[in-house]
Parts: sequence; structure tokens; C-alpha cells
Amino acid sequence: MSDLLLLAVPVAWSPLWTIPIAEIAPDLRIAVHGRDEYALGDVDYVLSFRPEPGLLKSLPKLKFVFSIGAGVDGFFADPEYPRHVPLIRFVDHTLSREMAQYVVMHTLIHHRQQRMFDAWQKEKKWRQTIPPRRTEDTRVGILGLGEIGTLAAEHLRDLDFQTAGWSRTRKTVRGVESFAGDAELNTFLARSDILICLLPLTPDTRGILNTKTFAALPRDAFVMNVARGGHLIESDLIAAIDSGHLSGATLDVFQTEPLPESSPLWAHPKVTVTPHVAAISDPRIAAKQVVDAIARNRNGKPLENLVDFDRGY
Ligand code: NDP
Ligand code: OXD
Repeated sequence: MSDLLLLAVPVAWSPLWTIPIAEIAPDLRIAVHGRDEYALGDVDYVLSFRPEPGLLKSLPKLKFVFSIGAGVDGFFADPEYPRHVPLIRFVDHTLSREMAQYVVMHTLIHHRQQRMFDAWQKEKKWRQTIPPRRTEDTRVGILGLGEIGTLAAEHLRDLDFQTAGWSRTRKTVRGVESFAGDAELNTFLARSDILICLLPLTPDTRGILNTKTFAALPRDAFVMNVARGGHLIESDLIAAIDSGHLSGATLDVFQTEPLPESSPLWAHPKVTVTPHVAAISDPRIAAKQVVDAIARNRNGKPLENLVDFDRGY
């Protein structure tokens, strides 16, 4: 019998994934968790984003697990994740490019004061302001210089922003200053007029966007979180903006998603909210990566984009 891939995603989304996988791998059996009958002992691979805790542990023949997303915190949320089963994350230039586009767009919207002009347009006010601060006088700091952070940094550098990144290990990226490790975090923050979070969510990075971090930023700094809601203490952000220390924020990810109607972030005049859409994994590209990984494994080749369980990303 051919291998069985279990899709553990909301049933309504499942055709997005089953159709392109079936097109390129007609011999692979596919079952959708919550929709199809399948025997636990038959499952060879799982494709998911945030599997139901305990599900993966119940699959005795599981060979490896695919993440639909670049971020894998949804798998670490399962305390029973079977750590002998490799986890492969989604790494794709198209996804990184779209993330970088989002970051550049919202950096420029802030830098060029576009929200102010939007408000004036509503009031039919024609007001020519003095030119904005030049990009070369504006310091952008990116938390996380990985696949996505590095590409975003390169684009911002190319727009002449003074660009720096903070990561666990030192990086060499042309025209981008590298800060590494906890010891250099405060120096990095103190030189960041615009702070952009592109870290994975791990025990070390959870809650990193908090009152202490904001206090280390220059006055009027702007914060963008495109990584995970768990990085940001939302009440600390609102307090730092309302006190006048921060000038505003753009948020794509939230502690609770969908963002509850009761959240003060929705209507805050200095906060831009988008519904976790900075970039969305393309199912056709993901399907190809899944099918390629299965083939590599069958041919005895090493798996790529493996998550390190000790680092948590
Ligand atoms: P990578 O794993 O490629 O990069 C992670 C970066 O974070 C690395 O530079 C790493 O340092 C750094 N890092 C991790 N832990 C620490 C730490 N404790 N201290 C300092 N630096 C640290 O991830 P990606 O760039 O592919 O993705 C980043 C995140 O973006 C994802 O985890 C996901 O949460 C988010 N995302 C959000 C999307 C959205 O639509 N909003 C879409 C896609 C992703 P080092 O290089 O030294 O290891
Ligand atoms: C991801 C995401 O991690 O969509 O890829 O958030």
C-alpha cells in the first residue's frame, strides 16, 4: 500500500492542500483529520500548522512532520510532540519576499507619514508639510536576521535606511550592522528608530516586546510586529504609545487571533492592524516541497529545513 499523508488543518481549508498534492503525487494517499477515516498506525507523514496536542504522539509509524508555515511554534505548543520525529518547516523565497514587501510598505507608510495624509484627505485638507526625515537619517532595527529578516534588511538598506539586525549568532550582511546575543540587545535597541520583530516564538523570545524593551528604544520609536502575537505584551505597547514614548505601531499578529472585537488595538489612532496576512504560504509551493522531501527521504538523501528542537526554531 502507498504512503499515507495526514493533513491536520481546519477541514474547510483542506482542499487548498489536497488538490495540489494529489496533482503532483497521485500515488500518495491523503487523509484529512476530522473529515476522513484513517488508521492511526497507517500514517507516514503529517502536514499541519498547529496540530491538536497529542495527535502526533498517537501515530506509531510517523516518519516526519511538515509545517505549512515558516514559524513552528504551533508544534511546540504540543507538549507531547514526539521528538524523535523530524519536523520540516516551510522555507520559501516567495514567502520571504512577501514578508519583506509588507515590512518595507509599512516602514515607508510610517516614515512618509501616510496615515496623517489619509486623515487630512478625509477632511479635504491640503497641507504641504516639511519633507520627512531622510531614510539615511533613520535607523531601522530588525529582531531576527534569518530567512525573512535578512531579506527585509537588504531591501531597507537599499532604500538607504541605516539598517541593523539582532540575532543569536553574528551575521555578515553587506550594509547591515549585526548585533548578536542578549549582551548586545540594549545597544541595538538604543539605535532603532523603527523596530521590526521577525523572530521565531520560543521560550527565549516570548514577550520580548515589553515595557523594558520599549524603554530602551529612542523616544518616538515605531514598533512593527510581523512574527507572532506571543512576542508582544499588548498592554505594554498601548501604555508606551499613550505615554508618548512610542509614536505608533503596525501589528499583523496578536496574542489572540482573530483579534477580539473588544481589543483596544482595533480603534487605536496610532496602531495599524492587519489580520495575519503579511505573507501566506502558497499551497502549490508547499505541496512541491512535501512531495520532494518524501522523494529525498526514499532516495536516502538528507531532509532540508529541519527544525532544531533544542533551539525551538
Ligand atoms: P529563521 O529561523 O530563518 O530566523 C530566525 C532568526 O531569529 C534568526 O536570525 C535567529 O538567530 C533569530 N533568533 C532566534 N532566537 C533568538 C534569540 N533568542 N535571540 C536572538 N535572535 C534569535 O525564521 P524566518 O525568518 O523564516 O521566520 C521568522 C518568523 O516570522 C517565523 O518564526 C514566524 O513566526 C514569522 N512569520 C510570520 C508570518 C506572517 O504572516 N505574519 C509569515 C511567515 C513567518 P540565528 O540566525 O543566530 O539562529
Ligand atoms: C508562517 C505564518 O509562520 O504564516 O508562515 O505565520
